[in-house]
Amino acid sequence: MALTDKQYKQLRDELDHCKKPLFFFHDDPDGLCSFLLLYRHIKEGKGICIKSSPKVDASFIRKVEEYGPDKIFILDLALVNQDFLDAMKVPVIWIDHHQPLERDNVKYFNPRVADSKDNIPASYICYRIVEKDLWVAVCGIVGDWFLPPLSKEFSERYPKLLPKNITKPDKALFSTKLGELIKIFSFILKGKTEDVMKCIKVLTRIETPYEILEGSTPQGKFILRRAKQIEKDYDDLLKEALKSVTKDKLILYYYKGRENSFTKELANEILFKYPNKVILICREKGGEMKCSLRTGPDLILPPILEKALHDIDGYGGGHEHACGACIKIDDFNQFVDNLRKLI
Ligand SMILES: [Mn+2]
Repeated sequence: MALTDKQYKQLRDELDHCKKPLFFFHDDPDGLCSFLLLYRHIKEGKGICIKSSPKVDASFIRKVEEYGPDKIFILDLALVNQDFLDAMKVPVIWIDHHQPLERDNVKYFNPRVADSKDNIPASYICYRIVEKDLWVAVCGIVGDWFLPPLSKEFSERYPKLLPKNITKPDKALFSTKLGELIKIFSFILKGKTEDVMKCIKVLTRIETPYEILEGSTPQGKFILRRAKQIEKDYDDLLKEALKSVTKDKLILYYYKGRENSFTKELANEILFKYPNKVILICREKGGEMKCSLRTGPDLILPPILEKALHDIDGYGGGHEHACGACIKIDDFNQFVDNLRKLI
């Protein structure tokens, strides 16, 4: 599934034939696990987690020159600029599952090129390349809200982490040990780049999920301790956000002055608790409200968001039930009024 056998073989060859690869990856569990799968196979190279917007542009040329790789892998990143690719003197392999783009000077692997609806996570593709570290792969895949494939095999091997009767990704995420592990993967990506990179380095050496969940090795303990620090912040915000739930269809919560953005994670977890509401979670930063919007199956978001943004200084977009938006602070109340009328 996803790519052809020939494509997987081609990717495996590319990975097996490099000595100093540089990996760029998205800062979410899917991107992180994609990197871990490839790195743990070849045990060479360096990873760079792209933290601001999911885009590789000319500003990363310097990072490539500093490291001097013999091959570049770009994982789970929706956008790569042509000027970056044109400056590369070594092969670039790009594995992604977002909206396909036309680019030159890159070997591009995206299941959506053959089938526009096949947006199977990048960590699934990376698993099929290396065929090992199933638990890492499943953290990435379920972290991107996919349950099958591989979940059956995973449940058989780790029944305590994912009971067999779980068939929905949100249930897997918010009511199982596997979900706890995925939360840990997403929390360790928060904070300063230096701390993030330390955790990722440790993760490349962990053998089993229990080391992390039970803190049974020094490495596992290290990851767990870091995740717990971040979780404290998250839990405070979640508690506050849940206080703003009323009879209203819209659950609106915003915060400011924190080091990390948790709007995505909060919106997802609150939607799981209130599947029939519309969730709007925002973080105020630099005069703007950065928002995550979620709905249950009864409302399709993008057309609603487009209308709500009509007379507003801001932009946004995304998937049917999950969108992001960025609104100038002076227009925020108007935006919320618009949204209320539309839902
Ligand atoms: Mn992804």
